[in-house]
Amino acid sequence: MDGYSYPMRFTRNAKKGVLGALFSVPLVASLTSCSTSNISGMGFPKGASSVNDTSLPLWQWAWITAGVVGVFTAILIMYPAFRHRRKNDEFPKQTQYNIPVEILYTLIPFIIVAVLFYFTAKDESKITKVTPNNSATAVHNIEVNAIQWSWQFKYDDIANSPTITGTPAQPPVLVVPQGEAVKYTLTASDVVHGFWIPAFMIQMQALPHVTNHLEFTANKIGEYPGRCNILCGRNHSEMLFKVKVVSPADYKTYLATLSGSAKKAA
Ligand SMILES: [Cu+2]
Repeated sequence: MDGYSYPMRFTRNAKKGVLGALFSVPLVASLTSCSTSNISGMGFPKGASSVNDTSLPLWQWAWITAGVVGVFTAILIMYPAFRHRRKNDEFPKQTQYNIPVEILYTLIPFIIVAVLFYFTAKDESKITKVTPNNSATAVHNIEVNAIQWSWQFKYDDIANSPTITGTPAQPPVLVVPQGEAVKYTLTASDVVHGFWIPAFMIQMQALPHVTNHLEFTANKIGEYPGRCNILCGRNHSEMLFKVKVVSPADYKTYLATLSGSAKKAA
């Protein structure tokens, strides 16, 4: 360590690093102020549900952040690896124990994690917000019960709603109105299951002895696959269901058919 002056030669590169960071921060900040609507959904459809509107930008920005951090880290690794290749047999100058640099590389990841945590927590509380039971805002109510190995749906919009029970051979269909909020009451009869509609970027556990609530609006008419995303037993992979988004008028017709069949059965 003789002849090793502190602060060491690394400061020249550190200066460049700080300059780079100073330039990249406003760049990222200016990017965040622009819309993500032109960016690819990266595997997720845009606007399929009210949840997508919140979680898609979070998903996209998490990837962009990972990209920026990844490229920056790759440069930090590659640059010294190529720039400071072995030139002769002389033992190179050792540059460990640089307190400012150590503080910096502890602080920067902490800031990255804190920023990601802030946006995730903010969006998560928005996504999991449900309309209270006594609220004046009208929402549809559907009860979802998970069983080994299928789903049961009950539409609380109609009195004496029949319980629709699916089987692995006949997956049930969850019919929901387009553009109208639906509040789901999630329960399970036996073990832990997960109510998951991949296209809507939403999932919540269906637990025995616990009632969970979830509320969202499906925006586009169509059919979407539903899954159980918690390994719940032998036939877990067959716990499928289908979400059918229909117009509010068709939803009313569907409910009328259900209450008609319930009356007939009674
Ligand atoms: Cu399951």
